Amino acid sequence: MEYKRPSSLKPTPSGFCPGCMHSLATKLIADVIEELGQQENCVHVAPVGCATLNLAYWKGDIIGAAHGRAPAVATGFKRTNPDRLVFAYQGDGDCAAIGLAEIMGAANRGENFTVIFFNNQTYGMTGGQMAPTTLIGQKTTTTRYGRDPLTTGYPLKMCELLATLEAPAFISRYALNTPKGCMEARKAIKKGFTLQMENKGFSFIELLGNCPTNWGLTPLQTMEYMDTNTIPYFVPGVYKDKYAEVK
Ligand SMILES: Cc1ncc(C[n+]2csc(CCOP(=O)(O)OP(=O)(O)O)c2C)c(N)n1
Ligand code: SF4
Ligand SMILES: [Mg+2]
Repeated sequence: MEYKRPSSLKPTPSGFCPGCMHSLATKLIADVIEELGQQENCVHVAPVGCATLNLAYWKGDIIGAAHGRAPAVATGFKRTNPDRLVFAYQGDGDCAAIGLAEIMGAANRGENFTVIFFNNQTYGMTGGQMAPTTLIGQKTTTTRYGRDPLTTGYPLKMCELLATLEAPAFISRYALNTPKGCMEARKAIKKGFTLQMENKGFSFIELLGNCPTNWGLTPLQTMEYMDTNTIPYFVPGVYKDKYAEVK
């Protein structure tokens, strides 16, 4: 298949480190927006973290939110602009640590927007500190000997947590280390956006990704690491789907 740059992305070099799956996730989101013809209508609510490095080449409307507050900003914007397609693209430090209250609140209210959650099990941008999603035993700059649950608790499973709530329409998780995972993620992003355009409520799509720079691995090694370590703990799948008929 011939590679084409989605029309939502400017022909500007990516600022991501080589092999970073943020770049892949951005491409999948932009692809779906193009397929749905939403380039002019979509609004990207940006958090802090490496997720924001895609803003240099994102063409559509963007709103910047303070650390963790993207779901609160998206709530206000979507409620006052119900016809716009609104999504937040958040990292795990952003969404599952400082922004935990905001994501739980928005999901529990069933706000009509989409959160795409990039889980690379670390605070990438700030130098590889422990995130709430860091795996047990994983070495980071703040867990030198590996994460110890006795002092730092257990990795938060966001899909499983959010799936306990009544309101959300669609909650699912995919791993970006295989073409199959990417294609399934793309379908899920399309479904989340379609549900939103049909006023069916809140969707949360988790993308398991990497951080070659802070994991200290080559891009290829990160793909293997994900198979061995990440995927067995953060099991991909659909955790809630009120509208199985919507593809
Ligand atoms: C209020 C506030 N505290 C701390 C920071 C510093 N900060 C910037 S990015 C970041 C963590 C981002 O981690 P994550 O969301 O996992 O994104 P990643 O870079 O891994 O994709 C932090 C703590 C900030 N920008 N604002
Ligand atoms: S620091 Fe990590 S998450 Fe950030 S761009 Fe580099 S590889 Fe990606
Ligand atoms: Mg992260």
